Amino acid sequence: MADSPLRLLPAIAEALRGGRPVVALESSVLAQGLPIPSNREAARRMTEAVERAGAVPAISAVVRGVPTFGLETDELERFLARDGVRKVSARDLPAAMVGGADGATTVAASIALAALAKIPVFATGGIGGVHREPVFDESADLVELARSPVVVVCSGAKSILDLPATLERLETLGVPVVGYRTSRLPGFFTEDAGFAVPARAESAAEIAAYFRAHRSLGRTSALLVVQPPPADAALPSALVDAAVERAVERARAAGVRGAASTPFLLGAVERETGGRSLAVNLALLERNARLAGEIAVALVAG
Ligand code: PSU
Ligand code: MN
Repeated sequence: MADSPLRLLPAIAEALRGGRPVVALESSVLAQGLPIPSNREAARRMTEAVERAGAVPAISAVVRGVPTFGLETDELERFLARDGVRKVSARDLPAAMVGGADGATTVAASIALAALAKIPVFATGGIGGVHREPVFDESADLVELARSPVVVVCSGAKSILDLPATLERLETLGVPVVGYRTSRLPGFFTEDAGFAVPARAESAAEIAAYFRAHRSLGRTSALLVVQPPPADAALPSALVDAAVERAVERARAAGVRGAASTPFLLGAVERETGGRSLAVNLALLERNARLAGEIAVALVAG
């Protein structure tokens, strides 16, 4: 990739060259989505889960202006300390590059870079989507899902969002949604958000088959895989619904808009649930990373 602006850590570049499984991970969840020190725990649990599945983890970020997969130890420390680390969505990539900034990439920016690096699998907690009234924001994750040929493993869209509107938008954009061992859309913090998903798979191999079929048609969108948070960590819907309603009301009162919406709402829900949402968030990030690793292995096995 002589003319590519991407920097890949040697282990990741080697794995890709050798046709071995690699899983891309985002960094916005570390620098904006989770509080210190839980973000450190999340980074560790996600990367170890990918490794346990037999794949190589590749955290994406813009490091002093350079779009990167795989962070050196001191770089990861800067992102975990979040000093001057900005949130970088797809539209923010060129400004972060030219400005030489440290940028933590959202799902949108991370999958755009993963497609460029030809890393076919990506894991996160929850994707962004259409926000609930009166928060005025719609995540760029949706349009990047429509044009990045990557398997994206998540626990649905974050419960702070308008979930039916988000599912509708995914349908409009032609993004296949597959439930892993479920026929229901998970609610991020909850196991079932109350909506059916259009397809279901029982194994990583089956998901790999879905993705191959999708790609065989020349389709260039993502395949969105949703799996619920672990049952022992998931929160009751009534608790989450009430917490989200209060969080949205706080966002309205504070006049929060745009890119600040998601971090604000996640923080507000954490306070409203007395920190219980944090434990679920960590558990599902690890579980999604593990499944992504298994899918990457299955894709390579062909
Ligand atoms: N999932 C989480 N926590 C997060 C996010 C996702 O569990 O913090 C981040 C992701 O990076 C996602 C972003 O892409 O929030 C969405 O932000 P926005 O709605 O501004 O696009
Ligand atoms: Mn936005």
